[in-house]
Amino acid sequence: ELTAASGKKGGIFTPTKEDYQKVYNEIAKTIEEKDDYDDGSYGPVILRLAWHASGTYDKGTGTGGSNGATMRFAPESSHAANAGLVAARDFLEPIKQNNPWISYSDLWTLAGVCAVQEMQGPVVPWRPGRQDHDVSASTPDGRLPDASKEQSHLRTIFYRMGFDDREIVALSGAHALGRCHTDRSGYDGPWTFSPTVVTNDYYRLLLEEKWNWKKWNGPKQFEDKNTKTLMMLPTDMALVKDKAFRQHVERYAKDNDVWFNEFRDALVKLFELGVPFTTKEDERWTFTPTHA
Ligand code: DDH
Repeated sequence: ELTAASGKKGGIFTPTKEDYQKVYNEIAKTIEEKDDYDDGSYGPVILRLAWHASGTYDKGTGTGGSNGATMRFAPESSHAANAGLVAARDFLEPIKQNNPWISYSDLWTLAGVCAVQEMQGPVVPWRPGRQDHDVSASTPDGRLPDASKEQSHLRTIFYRMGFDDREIVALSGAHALGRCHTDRSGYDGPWTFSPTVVTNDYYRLLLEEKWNWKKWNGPKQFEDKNTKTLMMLPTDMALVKDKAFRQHVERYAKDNDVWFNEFRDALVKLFELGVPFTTKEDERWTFTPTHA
């Protein structure tokens, strides 16, 4: 549907920033309306969709990344790492139907931005320009991190995308949000007591709680000694075991503003990996959160 805000050049619909803000608002409104999902928000699983769409990037070959939205198709949609993300894709489908001009790949990353902002996180600059590709652009399994592994695996996976140690730690704080589901990853439980609000609690809990192996039949994970209701993955604990990672955990635990800034910058980079933009970095937009 053409809106009053949209420009029309030579019969071709050229969406403006206002058109994207409208899509943003539609996502935000739907998150608010569908508040009976999980811990009360689709925000965490939407952010995870944006991350798994982007985190397949390989800087060596220039393949993968959010451009293409190839997770729409099997086998990528059924890669073990993507279990459960159909909930986020289905959530966004009616919004795509209302706004057929936006690509899935732009929609998924814009939704990631919206999820972070609506859950009271930092404002994350974003620009459009992703195009959807067919199944032939799909990436092989194994490009996303395996939670049962530790620091050398984290470095292999994230260095391949072009991130450094500081950015690995900054991005990992997204685990302040959401939870593990036994019917998806096999792991169980949330990382923090407020899984629908963006805070630096992940780093604080990593340092301040005592973490023990959980005694159960499921995959090896940690539980907090005090309440036994929180969890950490082996890859999460690697961030405090490894000296180079740990210094950033300590910085972020101490100062939420420092983390917000570095998390924002790392998310901007993540969502843009491998995208053939025709616009410049200083042409990014920021969208107004609905609660602002
Ligand atoms: Fe994560 N993540 N993630 N994660 N992630 C899971 C859930 C969520 C790893 C494994 C898991 C990032 C990094 C890593 C979110 C965001 C981000 C689950 C549970 C596993 C397992 C899935 C389930 O059972 O439903 C591993 C390993 C890493 C790593 O090695 C660094 C990053 C970088 C992000 C990001 O967004 C930038 C979010 C949000 C969730 C919660 C999803 C939900 O449904 O709730």
